[in-house]
Amino acid sequence: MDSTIAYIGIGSNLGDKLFNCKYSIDKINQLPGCNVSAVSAIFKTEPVGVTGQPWYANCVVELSTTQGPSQLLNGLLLVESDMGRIRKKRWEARIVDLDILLFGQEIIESDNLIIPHPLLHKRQFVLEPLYQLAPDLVHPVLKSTISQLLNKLPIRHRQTIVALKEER
Ligand code: A4P
Ligand code: MG
Repeated sequence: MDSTIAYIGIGSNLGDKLFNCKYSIDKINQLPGCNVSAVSAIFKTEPVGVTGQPWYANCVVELSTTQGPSQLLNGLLLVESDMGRIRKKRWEARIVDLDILLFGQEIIESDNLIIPHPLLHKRQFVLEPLYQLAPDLVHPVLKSTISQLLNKLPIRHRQTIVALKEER
């Protein structure tokens, strides 16, 4: 069966954030037809777009999947709810957030799924870990590589982010 390379952005700012990131990676790897092929460093990042929230742990994983994008989204939503995420309002602090950043070169704009993730190119906490895995990958809409997007990131979108060095 054909497989697609997808990139998932992982974020956590509640509870044991490093554990939550790593645990979610194991769970993603166990989703049907999904195989995690690379994992970025975990970064400690300043919250973006919200004030008064704890810092985040963020990372990105590369996976190869035989599933379609909607099936993959459903799998990720299941991992989030299994890990105890309860949604009340948008952008609230969360145990784990799993976003599909890229799905091959597909461009999708449906009611419940937008790919590439619409904020990918504005977020250092996404671009830095993604750069570790795929610097030369071309954004299918913007037609720039991840390396170019990171270099072009305006000062106003820069934030404090630190790669954590530890055994995983
Ligand atoms: N959805 C649409 N497109 C996608 C996609 N590509 N991947 C829909 C995943 N989901 C997608 O998501 C709501 C719905 O979006 C999903 O049910 C799906 O149908 P959600 O996770 O409940 O909502 P959210 O995460 O609160 O909002 P949103 O817009 O996804 O926010 P983001 O983009 O996740 O941003 N600062 C730092 N430092 N690190 C962070 O990780 N994250 C956010 C939230 C804000 N600030 C941050 C961080
Ligand atoms: Mg989200």
